[in-house]
Amino acid sequence: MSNIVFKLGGSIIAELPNSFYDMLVHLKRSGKCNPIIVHGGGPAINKLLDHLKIEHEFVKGLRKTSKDVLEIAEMVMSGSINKHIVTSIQTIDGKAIGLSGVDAAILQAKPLGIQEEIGYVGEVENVDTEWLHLIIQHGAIPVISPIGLGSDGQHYNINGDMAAAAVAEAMNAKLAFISDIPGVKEERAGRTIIHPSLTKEQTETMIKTGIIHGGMIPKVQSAIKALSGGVTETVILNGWESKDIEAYLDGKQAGTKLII
Ligand code: X2W
Repeated sequence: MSNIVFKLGGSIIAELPNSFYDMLVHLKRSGKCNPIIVHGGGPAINKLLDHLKIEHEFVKGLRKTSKDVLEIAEMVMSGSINKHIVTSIQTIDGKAIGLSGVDAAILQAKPLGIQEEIGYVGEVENVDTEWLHLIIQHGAIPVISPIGLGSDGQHYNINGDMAAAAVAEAMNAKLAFISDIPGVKEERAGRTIIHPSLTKEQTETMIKTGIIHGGMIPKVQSAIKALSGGVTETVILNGWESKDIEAYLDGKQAGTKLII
């Protein structure tokens, strides 16, 4: 049975309808494919840092992660967000096991940049898939928070999209970025069209001309990056439209596929 990694960004998690979780549980039960969730949590981390008056900033799209910021990022993502997703799956009679990359050293990480510049931000060096396979075989959906473990025991804050791409690659999975829009949109002659597929070059042009803008930029870039990293297929799908996700899994057109 094929694996599919669903990346849930922090901005959609709180809004995802129950139909999304219903669809996940149905996918698993029907034997159509094995869902694996990798989530982020950026907005919730920002909120708690602000509340605690801890200064924070992003350097080239990555959160500068001091010891204090790491503690909060881990608390929020491996704690409340991870358990919110696990609970949402279990309240509709699915089985989910929440883990962070630290558990069973699933996400083995190393520092991504220079400590003084970016702090404890990591990149995935290796994904230990053994426990993910066991969880899947036992009928549960793994829900992974993107905190990684260094060989020296240090924890690292990993960008959620990067963690999802690493897990998808290691699990030979498709990768779907779950968003709150139906795909990459463009206005043409007063009509809104959704691009069924886009190449790397097309997305680069569309970013330059402003057709792809705002939060869609990092999403598209992560999808393309995942392809360069060896993931065979990435797609941007709407979490509000379970039928789109099911259509995609049936090989029909839905969302925007990114191809290299
Ligand atoms: C991210 C991890 C969360 C994340 C952060 O601290 O915000 C780094 O930037 P979204 O909601 O998917 O953006 N880590 C290193 O990626 O959340």
